[in-house]
Amino acid sequence: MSRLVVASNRTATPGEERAGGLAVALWDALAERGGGLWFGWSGETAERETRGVRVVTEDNVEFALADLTEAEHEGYYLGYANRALWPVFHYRIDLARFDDADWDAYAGVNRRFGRLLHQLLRREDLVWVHDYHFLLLGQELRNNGWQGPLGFFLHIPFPPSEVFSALPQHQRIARGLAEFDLLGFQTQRDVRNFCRYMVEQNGAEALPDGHLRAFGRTIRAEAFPIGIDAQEFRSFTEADEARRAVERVQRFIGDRALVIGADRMDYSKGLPQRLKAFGRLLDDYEDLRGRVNLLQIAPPSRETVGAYRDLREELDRLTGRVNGDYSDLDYSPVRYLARGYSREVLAGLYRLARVGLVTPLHDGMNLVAKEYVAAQDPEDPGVLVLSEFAGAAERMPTALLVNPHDIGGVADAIRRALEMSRDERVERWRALDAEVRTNDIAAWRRSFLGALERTVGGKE
Ligand code: ADQ
Repeated sequence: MSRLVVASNRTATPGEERAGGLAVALWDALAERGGGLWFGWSGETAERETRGVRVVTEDNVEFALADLTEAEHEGYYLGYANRALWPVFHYRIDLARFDDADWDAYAGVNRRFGRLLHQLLRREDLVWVHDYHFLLLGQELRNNGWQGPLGFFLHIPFPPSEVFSALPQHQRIARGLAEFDLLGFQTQRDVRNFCRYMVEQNGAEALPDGHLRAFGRTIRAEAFPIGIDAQEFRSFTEADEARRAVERVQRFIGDRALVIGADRMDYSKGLPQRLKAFGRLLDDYEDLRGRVNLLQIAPPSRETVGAYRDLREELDRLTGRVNGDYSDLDYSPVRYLARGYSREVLAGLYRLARVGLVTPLHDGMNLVAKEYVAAQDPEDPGVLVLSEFAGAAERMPTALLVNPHDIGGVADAIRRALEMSRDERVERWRALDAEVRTNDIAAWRRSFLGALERTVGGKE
């Protein structure tokens, strides 16, 4: 079996417990093949000069970690990746900042990292690059002479052609992407968007066998919806930590129904709209006042980026509005926690909640939706209210699907979820649970790597 080489901006930190599905999944993928190499940013910045790569070995996995200079961190990571690519890929051209110096830093880091990674490659390797930080890494590996298999997986959505072409450098990116043999996306919608973009903007040809002919290369774009380790997540609900958290929350909610949201604090997650919808629920349905609580967990991320600071302020204001209007001596409807919790605590709280509210404006997949399903009690499950614009919605039709911009519609869906009969809840949940368990994280990586191995067999 060929050696697997994974490249992602951040790696699982060597020596630390691997929290989070993706880190575990990629680690397992490497372990399954008897070891491998994981290349990425060390998480450290150096004032000016950087060392080459630092190699740390853990079990049979070699981590090859490279530092960024402070200027690279600013231009490549905070700049182009987070202020240009992240908003555009999430359909938010209005929030994007296009700065030529950021692009230069982005292209420069991809070039430097491509050179560093290429030095570590062996002829029989299978290379799997992840996400929007490394859109040009495949091309840089090719420029250094790499001819072996190259796969890419995009964790975030691929927007429609008209949105993506707003990026001043989109053709350079398209050219870079065409150097991968296999491009993996979360959903069929992303694949369609990508293929239409390549055809309309880059003169690509869609071949009858499903391949694309672009920039003189034959490539393949396919959907590989990412999943979770459902069994493990369910087991978290039984941890002591989960039980203690549930007891603490039960003390403040009493016999009121709990609605839960858990997201990184990001403008793609639709948090203001969600708080407004919860406010609307209490505006419209007097009987629910004093009978339902929203617990929203949202740890701040990327606080140095202006759009994130604005979001934080808006959430503080909206929470204040709903609580100001509807609190009583022994009740405040919204509890908003701007911090992270362990996966055990989250699992326990998901299981306690009657409603899981997952309402991003756009999201590659959204693993919280899957975790909420995995954590439910099969005899008495809660209801998932899910945005039609989360990748997860494509294969979870028995959730209550909502348009997150339709504040009244989301409020009505929460009400419907709170009133749903147990039979209907069980029936809807069973279909969701089957999907989450079948298309889990192991299935995701196996199908991607299987397709990558097939794609490179017998091609020029
Ligand atoms: P994210 O945007 O980070 O991931 P998501 O898929 O929801 O979004 O994953 C978040 C993870 O963080 C989940 O495992 C969740 O449990 C955890 N988490 C969320 N809130 C938390 C909190 N308050 N405290 C602690 N942990 C919390 C990107 C894409 C997604 C895609 C994933 C994987 O944006 O669309 O699903 O990658 O491909």
